[in-house]
Amino acid sequence: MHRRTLLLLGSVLLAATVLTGCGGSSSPSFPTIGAAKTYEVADFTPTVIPTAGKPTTVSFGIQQPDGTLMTKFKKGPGPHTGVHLIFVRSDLGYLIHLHPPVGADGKLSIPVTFPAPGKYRVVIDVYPADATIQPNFQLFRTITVRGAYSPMALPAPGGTVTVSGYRFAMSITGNLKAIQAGYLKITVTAPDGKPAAIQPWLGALAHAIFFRKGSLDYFHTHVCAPGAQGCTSILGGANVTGKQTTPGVLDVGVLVPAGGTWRLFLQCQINGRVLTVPFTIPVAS
Ligand SMILES: [Cu+2]
Repeated sequence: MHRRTLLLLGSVLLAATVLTGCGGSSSPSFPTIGAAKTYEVADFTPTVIPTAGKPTTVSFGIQQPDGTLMTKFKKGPGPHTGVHLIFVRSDLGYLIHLHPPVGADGKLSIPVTFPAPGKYRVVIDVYPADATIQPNFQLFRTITVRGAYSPMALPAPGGTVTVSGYRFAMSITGNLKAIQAGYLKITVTAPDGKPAAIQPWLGALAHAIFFRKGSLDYFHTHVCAPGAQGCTSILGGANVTGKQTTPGVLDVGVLVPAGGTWRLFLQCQINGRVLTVPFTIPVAS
C-alpha cells in the first residue's frame, strides 16, 4: 500500500521535473537533483506547425537520467507494452492512439494525420523493460495544428453512441468516484442486431482512454480476454481490470485521479476495423 503510494508519487515526479529532494531534503548534505535526473522527451518533431489532413511525422526518444535514450521497453502479450502515443484535442473532440515502432537506437517515429485544427495534448505513455523503474510513466507535449479552431461541446453523459453501424449502449453501474475503481457496462450490438464479435487489438479486447475536461488529466484501462495477463491498471492503492461478461458486453474499468467531467474514448476492433467510441462520464471528487 505504502509502496504503491510511492510509485504513484514517483510517476507524478517523473511527469514533472524533479527539483526538490523528495522527502530527504532535510539533510544538509543531500545533493541537488537537477532536471537531468529525470526521464524526458528528446528530439521531438514536428518542429513546424502541422496542417490538418496531411500526414506529419512525429518522432522522439525517451531520454533517461544518464542522458542516453531508452532502447528496451516492456514486451509481451498484454496491452501494457512499448510506448503508447496518444493525441487528444483540447476540447476532447478528437483522439488518436498509436503504438510507434522503436528503432534500435531508441528513436520512435510514426506518421500522424491530424483530423482538424486546434491544440492537442500529446501523451507519451512509456512501459520500460526494467519494471523496477516503475510499470509505466507519462511524458507530455503539446502540438498546435494550423487553421481555425472550432471547439465542440461535450454531449450529455452516458447514452448510446453508434459508430460504423455498431451500437454502443453505456450504463454506469454504481457511483464513479476519483481514485476508486468503478465500472461501466457497455453493450455492443452489430448492425444485424446480434452481439458484436470483438477481436483482440494491441493485446486487449478494448482500450479505455480517459481524459478530464479542462485539465486533460489522463488514465487508461483495458478489457481483456479471459485469462489474459497484464491487464490490470493501478492508481494509488486501487486497481481495476475490465472483462467481457458475455459476447458483446464489456465491463469497462474506470479509475481516474480526480473528480470532474471525463471523456472516455473506448477503442476496440470489430470486423478488422478499429472503432473509437466517445462517451461523457461524470466522476465525483
Ligand atoms: Cu490500451
